[in-house]
Amino acid sequence: MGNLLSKIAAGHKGEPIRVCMLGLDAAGKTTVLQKLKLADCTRTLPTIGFNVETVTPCKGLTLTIWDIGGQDKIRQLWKHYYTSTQGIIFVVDSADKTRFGEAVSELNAILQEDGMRKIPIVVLANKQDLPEAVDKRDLATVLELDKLPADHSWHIENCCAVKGVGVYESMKVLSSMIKKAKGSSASAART
Ligand SMILES: Nc1nc2c(ncn2[C@@H]2O[C@H](COP(=O)(O)OP(=O)(O)OP(=O)(O)O)[C@@H](O)[C@H]2O)c(=O)[nH]1
Ligand SMILES: [Mg+2]
Repeated sequence: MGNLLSKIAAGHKGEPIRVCMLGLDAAGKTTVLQKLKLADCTRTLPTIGFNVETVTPCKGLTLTIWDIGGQDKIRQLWKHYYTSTQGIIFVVDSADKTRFGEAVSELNAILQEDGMRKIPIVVLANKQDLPEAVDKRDLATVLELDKLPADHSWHIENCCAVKGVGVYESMKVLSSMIKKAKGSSASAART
């Protein structure tokens, strides 16, 4: 029964998983979304507001992804999209070390919001094609992911959104983490 509940809650039986994709401006969020849509992603415009798409990165997995603009002035609106979010994709420009501090504080602000504290998160260490890009292990340290509470599941993936590297794999991982989280909360509710 718990297994069935977790499958329904995590996007099986035709119900898409609701995911918020966040990160600083120019991190590559819209490029990731375009890649998942199998659309041309060579040119994007800064997102003013949001894009939302329902995508099926692999058979049996459907996600509704809210790609929200990352410009400074838009970030205060992020929280209005959090309701019913089951998973977070946080995209970082791994080559832009000058903005790592800003990325850390935005990530912390997201994870401190009510309702977001235990939401599974995938960090995309994007722009790995650039020579100055920092590897996922170093980025995990910068973002202090290992300091998240033990019951907060996270995963970090090296990614090159323009080429699609790391994008599909991470969606599968996110979906498994969401299923697992839902499974544990369903069994906790029964005890
Ligand atoms: N070299 C390289 N450039 C990338 C990659 N992913 C995205 N970009 C480029 O980074 C720029 C910003 O990408 P967007 O996808 O528009 O960034 P965004 O996070 O949606 O930005 P906002 O909408 O402003 O929040 C674009 O010029 C992309 O082509 C990547 O993997 N490698
Ligand atoms: Mg965008």
